[in-house]
Amino acid sequence: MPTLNSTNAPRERQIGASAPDRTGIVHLGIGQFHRAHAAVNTAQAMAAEDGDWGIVGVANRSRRIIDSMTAQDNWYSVLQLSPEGADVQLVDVHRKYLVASEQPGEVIDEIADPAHRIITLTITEKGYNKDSNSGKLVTGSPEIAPGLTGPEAATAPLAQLAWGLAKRARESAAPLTVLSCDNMQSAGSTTRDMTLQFLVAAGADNKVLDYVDTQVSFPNAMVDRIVPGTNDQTRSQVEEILGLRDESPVPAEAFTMWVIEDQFAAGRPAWEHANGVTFSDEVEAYELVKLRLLNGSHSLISYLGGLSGSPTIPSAHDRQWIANCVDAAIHNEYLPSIELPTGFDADAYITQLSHRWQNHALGDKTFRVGSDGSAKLVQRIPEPALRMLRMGQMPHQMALTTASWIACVAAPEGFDPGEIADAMDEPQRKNLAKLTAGAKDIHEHVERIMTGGFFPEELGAHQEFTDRVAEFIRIITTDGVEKAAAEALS
Ligand code: CS2
Repeated sequence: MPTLNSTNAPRERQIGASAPDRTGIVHLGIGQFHRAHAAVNTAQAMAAEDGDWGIVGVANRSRRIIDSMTAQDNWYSVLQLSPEGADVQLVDVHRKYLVASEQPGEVIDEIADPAHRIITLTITEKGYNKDSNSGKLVTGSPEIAPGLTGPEAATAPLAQLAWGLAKRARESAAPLTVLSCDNMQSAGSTTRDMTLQFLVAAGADNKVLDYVDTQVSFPNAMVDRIVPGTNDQTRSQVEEILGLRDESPVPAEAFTMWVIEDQFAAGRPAWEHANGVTFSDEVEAYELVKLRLLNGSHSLISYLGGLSGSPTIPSAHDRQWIANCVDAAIHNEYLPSIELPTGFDADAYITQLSHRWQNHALGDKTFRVGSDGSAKLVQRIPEPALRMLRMGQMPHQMALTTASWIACVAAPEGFDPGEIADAMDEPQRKNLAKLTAGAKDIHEHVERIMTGGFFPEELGAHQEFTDRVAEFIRIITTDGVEKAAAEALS
């Protein structure tokens, strides 16, 4: 089977336009999500309006994706999977690649290059290294600490961003936009805060700090498209439809949404012409809708699913008791905690969410959504939970989410959460095990986690919440997760 490349790529399948050779965007964290989201929207924008918006893709560590894209003359496929069927579309907007862990100096040069006017980021929640209590950058973390000593030791994307801005401030001081595409509350403002804190900790002078303050914009944005990992089945489905081999295709659902604050310091692609993109000054409201209704419930599905042996999100959601918990989480706990954007139809959004979670063709994995829970839950649980606790109400479903996360990645002695939970990638697994070692019972086990810096102190101090989480874990470990769900619903 021939491999996809610029000569054989069927143009009728191409999304939008090919990028010119001149690059205008540097993307930190090239991987699945960016390639099915911002890259697609950029191709569509360039079809509507020309522009020098080729993308420099920076991989974190692994060369796998960028090596195949290089071998394929930058072309790759998006395999759109929905209950109605499968379709392959092709994208050609990347023009150069780097690997952050190996080429820090070159990444910093690309950020400083005045031809580049937008830096986009998908570095995941944990990449921002924000302490959940103080809101401060964790300068002592193994990712951040080395980079504080100088640009050549900066391998973390946030550190490279900061050193790139410092270099740019000294060389051209050209205006720039930094656009976070991660699932975080106030994603733009958080990126700005963490970058400035890094620069201060690294001893940056006023010229650099003033430059970031006055010439660099950090729009907030809400990003949304469910994008699972690629496996052999993805490759063979693409092969069957396309008649060509793609080593790194991206599977994705049809739904796509991007709500962005229109604050671009140095121009932008005509993204308003792209599918699912809206510019709005109510972005933070959209962020909360998505983080809570979609992502918060998604975590609940993944941990309940993981503990009940459901390998995929749709197979978990098919269990009526899990769907009931999600319904209760949305209606009783998450929805009352947010102010909806003007004109937003919450009922339609919720109905659409349940269709998205039932997408068996996409088959998103529970272990994917359950991974990195320590960095994700802190964006999803504490604020809405505290809102209820302060009013004297118990957020049962959020306590259940927390309990099932703990049962999956930091199970009490003697409880085996099963192979799906074991496959969840949890960066804090070792720390959680150390923290809970020797706890005399489940309650102490939970108390140590709730007060161990994973959640804000105020949540850890709510004894009733800890009691409820411990109670759920007790039921999970003795009578099973379905019983715990029944208790949460009663
Ligand atoms: C998921 C998200 O990993 C997760 O926790 O909730 O990746 C989700 O699929 C995306 O945010 C959808 O836009």
